[in-house]
Amino acid sequence: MNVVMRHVAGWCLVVALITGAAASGTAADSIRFDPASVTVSDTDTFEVDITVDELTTGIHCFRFHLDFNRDNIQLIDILEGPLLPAEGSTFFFWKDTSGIYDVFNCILSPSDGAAAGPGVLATLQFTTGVTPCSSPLEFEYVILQDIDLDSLSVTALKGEVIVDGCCDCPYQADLNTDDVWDAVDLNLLISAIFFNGANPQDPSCPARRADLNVDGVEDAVDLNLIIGMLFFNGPPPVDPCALGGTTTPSRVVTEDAEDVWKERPQ
Ligand SMILES: [Ca+2]
Ligand SMILES: [Ca+2]
Repeated sequence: MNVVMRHVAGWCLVVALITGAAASGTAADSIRFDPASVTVSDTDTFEVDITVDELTTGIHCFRFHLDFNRDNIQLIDILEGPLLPAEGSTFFFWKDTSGIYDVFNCILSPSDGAAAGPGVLATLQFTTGVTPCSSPLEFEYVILQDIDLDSLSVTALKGEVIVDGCCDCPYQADLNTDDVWDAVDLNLLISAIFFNGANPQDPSCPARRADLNVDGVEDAVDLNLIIGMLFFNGPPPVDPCALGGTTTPSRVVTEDAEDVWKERPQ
């Protein structure tokens, strides 16, 4: 198969994979954001690398889609990393299509080149957004291909950007982060209070998720509050940002208890 046919076949495989299952696997090989967590000020421009660790099988091509909160951080540019160009000439591009950041790179010559890592695939250049605050960095999907254009198993790891001084509590009382307040959250809150269950604190939030009255402890008061909220039209949790930090527009708490019960305000 010549080089052109190889890459035509590669594109066909890429398209097939885009429309099929995600390529993330369970192997130790991973693709990740570096640094995984970056803290910036609300006027900073900053860079985050996309890297791979040492791979079991070298890669000839890669493609991934990015996902992050565009209101909180904005992408300026994506630069090609040195890993694939070290093996030969490459074809690199990225584009923003209908809100999807699509990044592609492939070794063109020599056609049998492959990079085993570790190394940098690409560098993301960001600035803070119109409502600068924390944002996850995630891969919507990832495809790494070996020299035969077979898809490699790879684990895609998440990253995050934290804007210093921002207050954002996206999951207060929503312990399972499904955007709904319901009995699942009640059970998780009971577990957090009485059985040492998980009770995360979101990166830019001054309170843990189960601390509904934001007094710094999780106890029977918080339990009573969530029971009241879920079953007796009680008030929603106290907004930690409204107590001192800057409340982000997306965190306005509705006063309609019926709506609160059905769906957490966005
Ligand atoms: Ca929930
Ligand atoms: Ca409390």
